[in-house]
Amino acid sequence: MMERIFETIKQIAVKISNEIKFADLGYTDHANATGDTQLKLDVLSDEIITREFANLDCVKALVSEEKDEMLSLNENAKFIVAYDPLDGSSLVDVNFAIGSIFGIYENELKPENLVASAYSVYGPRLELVICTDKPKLYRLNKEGKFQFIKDLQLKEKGKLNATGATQKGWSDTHAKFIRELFERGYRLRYSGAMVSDLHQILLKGGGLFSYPATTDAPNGKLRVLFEVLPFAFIYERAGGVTSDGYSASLFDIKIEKIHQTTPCFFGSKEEIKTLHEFYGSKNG
Ligand code: AHM
Ligand code: MG
Repeated sequence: MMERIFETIKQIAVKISNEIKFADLGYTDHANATGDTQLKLDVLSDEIITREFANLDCVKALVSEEKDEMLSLNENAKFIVAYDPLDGSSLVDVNFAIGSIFGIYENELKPENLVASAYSVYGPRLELVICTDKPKLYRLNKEGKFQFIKDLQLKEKGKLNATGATQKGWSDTHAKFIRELFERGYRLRYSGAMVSDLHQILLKGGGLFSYPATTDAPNGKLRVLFEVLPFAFIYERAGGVTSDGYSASLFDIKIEKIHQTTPCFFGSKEEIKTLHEFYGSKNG
């Protein structure tokens, strides 16, 4: 059953990738649940995904960054697919790599029920990472098929540091922590599309991606169900560690609503160990 979901994700990736090449880059006059103005491409990608999953009888419901509510499909089916149809879409106009993110939950939208995740990267090449047990990298070949490239594994420590949000809204703790990583020789890499930034760190073997709490967004920006947990699943299965700054894992979070956000940190072991030295425990 899961294989059918993965096959559908492959078809979706090819379709969205083709649309991105030639579609209208304009905005719609709608905002999504998190208040971002939707691009026509966000809506188109959401429609492609909805249409493809509507054919699958093993999918119970869909949860999308671009839909206010959960969309029910087959009441007695087992899987709920939560997705960000086009992450980083505001970077299409500058021709940067962007992607789609998918989390597959069994029966209920709870962190421990996430059973698989996947993301596609629309860059110079079309790549797909699919993870149940270990993350696997695939790349579209000349024949239009996704070819398995390799298993992905993080090293104990990396060299890259990607951190988001407006720096004037960072806490002193976050600013000191990030400065320390640069003091230790880390290089800055941040494009503004989490898919590409997390993909780069994963493929280069390690480092840190963070989107912290800020004064104007105390719960961060990135969405738990369809951005944060799918990547946390992949990073932890690649031998990395995740946290909200204080927790031992992003999987410790309680879900209260579908568009909930959280501060988030994804890294190899060493960087997250340093994170805990700086952040300490929430209550001092
Ligand atoms: P989107 O899903 O609307 O594209 O927004 C999510 C993106 C992430 O890909 C990225 O990490 C973050 O927003 C960038 O935000 P900022 O510019 O505040 O660092
Ligand atoms: Mg996104």
